[in-house]
Amino acid sequence: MSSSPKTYKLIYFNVRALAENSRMLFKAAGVEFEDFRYPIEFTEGKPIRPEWDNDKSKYLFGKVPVLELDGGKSSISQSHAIERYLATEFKLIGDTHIEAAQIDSVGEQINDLKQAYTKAKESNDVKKFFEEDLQRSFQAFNKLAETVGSNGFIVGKKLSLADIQLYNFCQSFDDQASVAKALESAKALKAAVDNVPQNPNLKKWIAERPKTQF
Ligand SMILES: N[C@@H](CCC(=O)N[C@@H](CS)C(=O)NCC(=O)O)C(=O)O
Repeated sequence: MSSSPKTYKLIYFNVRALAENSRMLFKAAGVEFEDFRYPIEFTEGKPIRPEWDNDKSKYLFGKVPVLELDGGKSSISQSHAIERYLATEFKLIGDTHIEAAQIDSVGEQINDLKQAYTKAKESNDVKKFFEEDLQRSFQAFNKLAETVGSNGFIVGKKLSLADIQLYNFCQSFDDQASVAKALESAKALKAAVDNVPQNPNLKKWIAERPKTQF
């Protein structure tokens, strides 16, 4: 096993979106990192980001987030690869390989839900998304929490990447009332989601992080 990097630089835009799970993993673990944010503004819904346009070709896939390790000696692209790497490095991915895979399954299901939400918005079917897709998946997450989690954690007995992903996923919707409704009958899931901002390091981060639109 190689030793842990000495420095981390997480590169993204000045929004939460695809970098916030990783930022929260750093914070939960109490590990220092450079939180590099390209400026971004929106004019008539179109992103304006001249610094990014200038630098974009430097990055492997021309996209961020990117995690640079030890001053750029190594770098990792793709938000989920970064999240899994950090969660493994910081031991926030369960205690067994089975728990790690169950945690992974939560992230994959969230991806499916994000795709379903994008489609629902395109076809003006958001109500159906909240009342059917989200309800159904929340019931499944709840069952997972009841069977393999413990009070306040979706998988295992301690905070994991999956808790952080679920928290940020719930937060990502403008329609918080519909999310709250879907959580009402999913008590074990709700306990895990509500527990995330109670973690002292995460509570501090949520209070002090840059206030951004999404
Ligand atoms: N699947 C990639 C998607 C990355 C992605 O689309 N990043 C966007 C920002 S959210 C980006 O870099 N856009 C800049 C561009 O395309 O010029 C991930 O999860 O990291």
